[in-house]
Amino acid sequence: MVNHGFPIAIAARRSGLSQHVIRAWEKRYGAIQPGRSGTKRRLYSDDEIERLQLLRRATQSGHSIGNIASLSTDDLRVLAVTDTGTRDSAPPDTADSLREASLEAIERLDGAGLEHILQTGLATLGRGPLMQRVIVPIIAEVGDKWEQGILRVAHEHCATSVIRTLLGNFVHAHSATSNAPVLVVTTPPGQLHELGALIAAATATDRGWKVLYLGPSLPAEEVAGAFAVSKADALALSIIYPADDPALPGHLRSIRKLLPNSPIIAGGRSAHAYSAALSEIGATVCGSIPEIVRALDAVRATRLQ
Ligand code: B12
Repeated sequence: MVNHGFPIAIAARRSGLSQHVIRAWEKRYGAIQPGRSGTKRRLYSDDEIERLQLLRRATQSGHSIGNIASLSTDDLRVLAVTDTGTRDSAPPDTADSLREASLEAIERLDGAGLEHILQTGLATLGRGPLMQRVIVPIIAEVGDKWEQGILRVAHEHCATSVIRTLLGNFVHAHSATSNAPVLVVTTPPGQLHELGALIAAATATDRGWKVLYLGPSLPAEEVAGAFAVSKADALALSIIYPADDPALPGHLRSIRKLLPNSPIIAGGRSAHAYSAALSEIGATVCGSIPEIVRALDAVRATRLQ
């Protein structure tokens, strides 16, 4: 008998994703197209389950689902190999156990415990891998579990406050060299989530940039003013929520008008929703920490020319 596919419960068990996430990735991002049974239930082939496994692996490595959902399965396989090749030399299970321990601490609302685990991770893995392999995946998982009703808003606030302080310290405790390139980091008006901006800021300090972190929701005139005072080389904008603000393209155009020639890099889970406006203003969009590094290095290279 021909097997037309497996039900979602099996796809979830084999891919390590929750049924809710599998449905959300299909509906919101078109990441997979399962078949349907005669009674309209979703059916997943072995190939689709492999695709789900690859998507899970890529998101755990720090890629945002919005950025990778449309990649072919072959491209996702390449991404998995590239990510493995660029990882740090720490034992493969270190980041996994740090993630698990962090999530357990969050479930217990144990902010001090979470901080201790992340500090241990910092010493073992270093900043970049800690952000990419522990912090970004746990933020995504807390968000998913919150959406599913498994974790409460209090859990999310507990996690955010510890992570926000840790990332903020990465940025502020850093002293760049006097000729370091300068990056202004903020979010456009109405974008109140700031962890993505802090991740971009911390990544930039790690690459030797001097960072002026201005917190979330800054009007275009203020961005331009800060840019001029700090003699900045580039602007970084994080776009996370909402994904459907009709005023946001206008804010982006205003920023470009005031900064006609400056490089702008953007990212965040909802950046793809504003891709037309971002491409109109010539912004480079990044979906993962390695992409942020590449974009910053590219700006730095043109500055040196
Ligand atoms: C923390 C958090 C909050 C905190 C924010 C605190 C703070 N100071 O930032 C609080 C509690 C305030 C909050 C509030 C809300 N939130 Co909230 N929140 C989150 C959570 C858990 C993390 C968000 C985050 O910062 N992610 C940032 C990074 C880590 O992820 P990323 O976007 O994939 O970014 C990657 C790349 O894109 C890149 N990148 C990111 N930014 C940038 C910038 C640059 C320049 C570059 C180069 C790269 C780059 O770096 C990352 C590395 O891989 C998410 C869950 C999630 N999965 O994101 C929900 C989430 C974003 N929130 C959500 C919602 C619904 C809300 C509320 C509406 C809830 C409510 N009912 O009140 C409010 C809205 C508040 C508002 N008015 O905007 C939803 C949005 C759903 C949607 N439709 O888009 C999410 C997805 C949760 C969920 N799964 O449902 N939230």
